Amino acid sequence: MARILITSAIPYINGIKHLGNLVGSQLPADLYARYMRDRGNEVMFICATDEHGTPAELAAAKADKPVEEFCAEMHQTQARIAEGFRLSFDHFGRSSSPQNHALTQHLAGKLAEAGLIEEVSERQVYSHADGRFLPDRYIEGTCPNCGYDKARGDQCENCTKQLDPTDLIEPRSAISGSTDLEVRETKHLYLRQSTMKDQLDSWINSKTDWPVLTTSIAKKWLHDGDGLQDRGITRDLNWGVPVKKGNEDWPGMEGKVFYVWFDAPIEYIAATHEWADAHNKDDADWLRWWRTDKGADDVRYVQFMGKDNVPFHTLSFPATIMGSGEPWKLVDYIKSFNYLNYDGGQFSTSQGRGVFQDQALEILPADYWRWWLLSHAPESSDSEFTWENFQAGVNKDLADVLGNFVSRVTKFCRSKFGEEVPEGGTLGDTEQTLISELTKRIRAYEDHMDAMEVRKSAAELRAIWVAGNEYLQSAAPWSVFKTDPETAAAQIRLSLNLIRLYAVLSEPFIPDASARILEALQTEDDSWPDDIVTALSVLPAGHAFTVPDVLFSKITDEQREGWAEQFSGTRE
Ligand code: B3M
Ligand code: ZN
Repeated sequence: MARILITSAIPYINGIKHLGNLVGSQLPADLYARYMRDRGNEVMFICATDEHGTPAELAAAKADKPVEEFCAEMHQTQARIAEGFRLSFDHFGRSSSPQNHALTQHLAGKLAEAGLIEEVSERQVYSHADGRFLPDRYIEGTCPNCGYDKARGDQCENCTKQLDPTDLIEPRSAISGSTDLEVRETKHLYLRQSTMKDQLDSWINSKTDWPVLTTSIAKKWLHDGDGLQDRGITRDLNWGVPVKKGNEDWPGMEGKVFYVWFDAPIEYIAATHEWADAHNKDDADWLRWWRTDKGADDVRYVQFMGKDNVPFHTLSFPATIMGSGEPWKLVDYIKSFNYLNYDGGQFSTSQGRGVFQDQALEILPADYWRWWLLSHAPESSDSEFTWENFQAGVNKDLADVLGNFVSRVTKFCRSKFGEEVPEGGTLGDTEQTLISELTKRIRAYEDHMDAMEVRKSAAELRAIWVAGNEYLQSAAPWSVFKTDPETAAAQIRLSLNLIRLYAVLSEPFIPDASARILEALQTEDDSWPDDIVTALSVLPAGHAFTVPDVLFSKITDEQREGWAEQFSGTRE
C-alpha cells in the first residue's frame, strides 16, 4: 500500500466554472484518486476555492455583497456542484481560511529570513473615488499608439501594444469610471526566485518522467527571454492574507496583502490542515502528508492542472517551498491539460460562453458528463465539445455497450433462470478466450491509469465492455439454451460476474452507475480483480439479484438540438 497525495488546481471563487475547468483539473484528479483508493492505497485528495484577488472583490461588488459573504456563499455553491459531479475530495478547503493565513505568513517569514525577499518601491495608480490602488488591467484609457479608447493599462486589445498605465491618454478607473487618479509611490515585496534558477533548473531536469506539456512550459519560463523573473508577491488590496512575517508585523507593509498566486498553492497544504481540524485530528495527521521530517518522505504527491497554471506550480510554488528552508513536500508529478473548446470557439467564464457546471447537472446525471469529458480529455492537444459528439459518445459507449450488456444479461437470466445466479454447466473455449483477452486488457487499463493516461484508460475500459458484448454475441446463450440449458447457465453465470467486474473497473469513471450495478447485484464485494478467474466467480450459483432500471438513457436528437440551441448564446 502506498500513500498518494493528490491536489487539483483550486478554482477561483468569482463564479461558477464551465466544463473546461472541470476536465482540466478536478475531474481527472478525481479519476486518479478513486482509482488509487480502489487499488487499496491511502489517498489524500485536496481541493479548495481560490478566494483572493481583484476578480473576487469585483465579483462581490457586482453581486452587491461584502466580499466575505460572497466568498462564503460561492464556496458553498462550488462545493455543492463538486458533490454533484461526485468529486471525492477528502477536503474542499478555502484559501481564505485561518490556516492558510497562518501558513502563508509563516512561509513569507521564512523566505525573508533566508534573504529571498526584496522590498521594491513602485509607482502605482491610486483611485481616489475607489479608495484603492488599481491593478494595471483595471485602468482604461486611449491607446497612444492607435487611438483605441478602451485600451487597458497593461495592453491595448486593439493593436496589442504592451502598455504602462501611465502611457494611457485620459486614463480612468475601469471599476468606477473615475478619472480622479494619482500616481503614488508604494512599496512591494518581491520573491527573489531568479536566485533559485539553478536549483529549480536541476530539479525540473530530474523529472524525466513528467509529461512534455508540463516540462516544456516550465523550461520556457526558466530560459526564454530574460529567464526567471523575480515576482511581486504583495498587492495593495483589502481582501487577502495580510502581509506579515510569521506573527509579526512587516514594517512598511501595513494595509497590504499577499498576491493571490502566492497564497493559492500554499492552500494545498493549509487545506490538509483544515481537513485535520474539521475531523478533530492532530497536527501529526496532516503533517505526515506534507513534512518529509514527519512521515511524508514516502508520500507520492501528484498535482493536476490546466496548462496556464503550470508556471506557478513548476517555478513559483517550488521556489516558495525550497526557499523556506523547511522540509515541506515538493510535488513528484505534474499532470497538465490543454483546453477543451466549445462548439467552434472557447469556453469562456467572462463571456458566459459554453456549458457551465450547474447547467450541465441540471440536464443530465454526473456519469454522462464524467464519461464523455474524461474520454475526450484534452491531453495531447486541445479537444472540442460539440453536442453531436457528446450525444454519440454517451449513446454508443454508455447506452449501447455497457448499458446494453447489463440489461441483456440480467433480463435473459430473469426470464430463463429467475433472479438468481444460475448453477450447472462448464466453461469452454469461448470463455477461455474471453478470460485471456480480459486479463490482457485489464492489465493494460491498470497501466494507463497508473500513468494518468486518461484517454487511453477510457479507451481500454470501453474495449473491456466491448469484449463482453462480443462474447455474448458469439456464445449466444439464448440459442444455446434451447438445446443445452446447462451450458447457457454457465455462460450467464460468467456474464453476471462480468457485470460485477465492470462495476468495479468502471467506478473511477462512472461511480453512480457502478454503485447502482453493485446494488442490483446485491453485493458489496468491490475488490479490485487481481486474478480475473477469481474475480469472475465472486457471485456464486444461487446468489440473488435484481434487474436494474435502465442504466443510461440515450440522448435523443430532439434533446441534442434543444440543448445546442439553449447553450448557443452567452449567459449573464
Ligand atoms: N485559481 C486558476 C484557475 O482556476 C487558479 C488556480 C490556482 S491553483 C493553486 O485556473
Ligand atoms: Zn492600440
